[in-house]
Amino acid sequence: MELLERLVEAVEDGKDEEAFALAQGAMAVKMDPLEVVDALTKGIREVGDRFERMEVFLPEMMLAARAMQKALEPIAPYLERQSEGREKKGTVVIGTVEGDVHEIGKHIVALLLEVNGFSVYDLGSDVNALDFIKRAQEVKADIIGASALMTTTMPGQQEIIEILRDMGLRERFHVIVGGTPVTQDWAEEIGADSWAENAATAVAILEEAMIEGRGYAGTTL
Ligand code: B12
Repeated sequence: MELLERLVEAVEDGKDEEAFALAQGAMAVKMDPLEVVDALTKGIREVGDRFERMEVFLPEMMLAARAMQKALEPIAPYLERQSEGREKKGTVVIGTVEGDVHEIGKHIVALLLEVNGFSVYDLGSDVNALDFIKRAQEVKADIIGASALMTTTMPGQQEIIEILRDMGLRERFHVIVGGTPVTQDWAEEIGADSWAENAATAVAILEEAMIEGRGYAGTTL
């Protein structure tokens, strides 16, 4: 079996030490870190599908998540190394919305934004809507990124936008939303500025947004 297949299988089976070692091996043979992350993402989503079909249960999903996080450890420095000497493109405050503990995808988005020259403040998971805004004001962020992995927590993204409107701050920040159940339609419905399906697309969209000047630096508010 190929190295990448073995790595994905180790993550799906929740074997964290094996996943770590295989990910190290993948970096040692100079596999593209983004391709590896992509394959791991498909693998862990497969575990989610099995969970939904009740073929596996919460403990298995937890082990797979731990193995995925372990596998990302040796990969992250290879992503990070590309960022040296890059000029800062903008400041992003990112987190997973209140009531939602899923943070692997948000972590990858944060990592990739950093690699590509953004300053990133990662607030973690289960973040209250107002806390996103307070932090964004404190660090003079250009962008607020909100992740939601469950249909039940998606309204947390809407809440951030509503509070920004109520505070008269809506124009000050570019709000980008993401997470598996989140779609372009949802982003439009709640009045977000953008939606991205994955981390690489998020980088491209936000680079474009910064060029267009939407964000803290581009506003007189
Ligand atoms: C791993 C996992 C967990 C782990 C999370 C560990 C952690 N620290 O993050 C654990 C085991 C803790 C967990 C718990 C639960 N989970 Co869970 N979990 C998953 C699983 C299998 C994978 C999620 C993941 O990490 N994907 C890998 C990453 C790389 O992908 P991603 O998150 O989608 O991120 C990418 C994009 O979406 C995007 N993106 C993500 N965030 C953002 C943000 C921005 C700003 C942008 C632009 C883009 C972006 O870019 C990322 C990189 O490409 C999913 C299945 C799935 N299909 O998503 C279920 C899933 C999300 N979980 C689910 C459920 C039900 C639960 C629990 C309620 C289970 C329970 N009975 O307790 C709890 C929830 C607890 C809570 N209150 O949050 C359901 C949700 C169903 C729903 N209601 O919508 C899913 C879909 C599984 C299923 N099919 O039933 N879970």
